[in-house]
Amino acid sequence: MSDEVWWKSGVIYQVYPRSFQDSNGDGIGDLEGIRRRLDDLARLGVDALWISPFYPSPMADFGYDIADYCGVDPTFGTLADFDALLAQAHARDLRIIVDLVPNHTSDRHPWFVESRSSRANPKRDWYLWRDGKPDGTPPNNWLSNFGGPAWTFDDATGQYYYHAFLAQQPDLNWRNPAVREAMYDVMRFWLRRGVDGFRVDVIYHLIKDDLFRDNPVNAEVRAGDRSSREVIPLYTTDRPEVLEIVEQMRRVVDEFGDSGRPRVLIGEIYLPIPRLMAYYGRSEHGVLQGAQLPFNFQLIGARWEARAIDRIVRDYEAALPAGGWPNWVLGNHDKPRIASRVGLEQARVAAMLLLTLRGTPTLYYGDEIGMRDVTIPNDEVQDPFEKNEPGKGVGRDPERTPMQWDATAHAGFTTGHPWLRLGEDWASRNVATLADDPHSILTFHRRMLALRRRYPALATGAYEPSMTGDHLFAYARVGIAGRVVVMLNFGADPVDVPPTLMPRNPVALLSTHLDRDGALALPLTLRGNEGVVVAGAPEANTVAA
Ligand code: ISL
Ligand code: CA
Repeated sequence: MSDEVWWKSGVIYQVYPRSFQDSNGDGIGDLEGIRRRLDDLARLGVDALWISPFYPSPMADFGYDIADYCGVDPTFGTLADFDALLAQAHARDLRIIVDLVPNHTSDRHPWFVESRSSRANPKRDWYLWRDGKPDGTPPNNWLSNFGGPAWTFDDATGQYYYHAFLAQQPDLNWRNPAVREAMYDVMRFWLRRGVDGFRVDVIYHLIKDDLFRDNPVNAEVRAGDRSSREVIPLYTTDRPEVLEIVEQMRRVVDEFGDSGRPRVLIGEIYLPIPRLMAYYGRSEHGVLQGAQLPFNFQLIGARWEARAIDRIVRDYEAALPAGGWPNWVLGNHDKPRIASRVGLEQARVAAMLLLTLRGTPTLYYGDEIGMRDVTIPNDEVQDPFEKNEPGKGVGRDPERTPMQWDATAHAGFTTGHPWLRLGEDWASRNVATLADDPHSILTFHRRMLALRRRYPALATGAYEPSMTGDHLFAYARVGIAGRVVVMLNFGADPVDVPPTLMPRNPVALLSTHLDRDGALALPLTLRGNEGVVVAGAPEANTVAA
């Protein structure tokens, strides 16, 4: 294992707690369930878990509407369950990253209950309250990401409040210093408990325009688009003042980082590359002051072609600030699953890409067994986004279905009735069954993750593009201990690898097909949907002293 800090060399695994493992038969995953699966996660070979919200919540947005930042929702367990999970994860060298949702609370949070109670309440200014226009319509044209106006009128005090998401998720006023201090104390609460970092929900949303100017109308909106696309979120996201808050959050994380246990600040940011880079923060004495890992979602929306991917990697690498560490994501609880986007065969190529590019990878639960989006019948839809904007393909239930563990009832996820239906393939596509298959996608993930540990160049080595064809994308990772070449075939037909790409005495370390090991005969032809990791045999690799 490389001796770099864990959040650079390690692999993050995202757990959506509702869907991971139920321990008490209520059909909903919980913290005790995650604890029971720690050995499975250690065996998979990941280094850190990011757990989506488990805090007390009315669940209007399945936990992203928080009513108490310092507790655990009874559905998910207790604080004692969390402490047990954390201690036992740490005992296995697994880090725990928790979700921080500072942009908005639940409308049931005591802060909002107070805030809406009267215009004179001391918490009034903790949220964004505005008068309507003289004709009674909302203060401006800002739209909710989940459909409809972002302003809801509150009869009690005769004003509108702003919510970037559901009306049950009022946005906090981050210009108010008391809000900042309260949220930084929430961070300290979890850091003191021992968490290893935060994934900060929509960090780029925290500050809105102080003049509440109308957002520009989006000329490129198309029929069938989500309704929030009607305007460009110029005045509601990525405001310059937000970067100061990102740095303040980083300083809170750093208050706890010097005890030999560095902590990490990850930002959830959907922005084009140049704007994304700002969230690394300013450089002071050569140290970046912002989020260590502003999530890089470029691969999520990418056209799945060798040249397109190569371009993304080059542009992203070139844009990184000095000292900025890259990261890569293929999917999450908001986006279609990778195996559905590119197919099961390419999903292995995608995983090899994710786990061999330079930068911290985040792996979404279930992707290691090739789970696909599950079609949810209309009368079973849970996601409020889908309910608000039906038929536009925005639903997030399909990628949130229960983890498929074994071939027993409900795939071992629950003994009760699962909150969301399982994928139809669960009886064969599950961890227990695929672990026994030496050629399965799960075995591929385990071997790929093990390879990263054996070859630190794969985790922290330099990135060297080497060639891109119509279907072949090849690059090298170069560390002090050696050089490893990655060749990926993005097409379904065989592709010949130019001999110049090969190290001397090439040895296959891993193929997505799991059937190449040892010395490679030249010339090499990659089969359709095949990726290989190749090194030079040790004697050819020896570096003169
Ligand atoms: O996918 C999106 C952007 O392309 C959005 O719809 C996405 O929901 C948004 O970027 C923010 O996501 C996060 O905040 C939401 C929550 O519903 C999501 O689950 C969360 O990941 C509100 O807290
Ligand atoms: Ca449960």
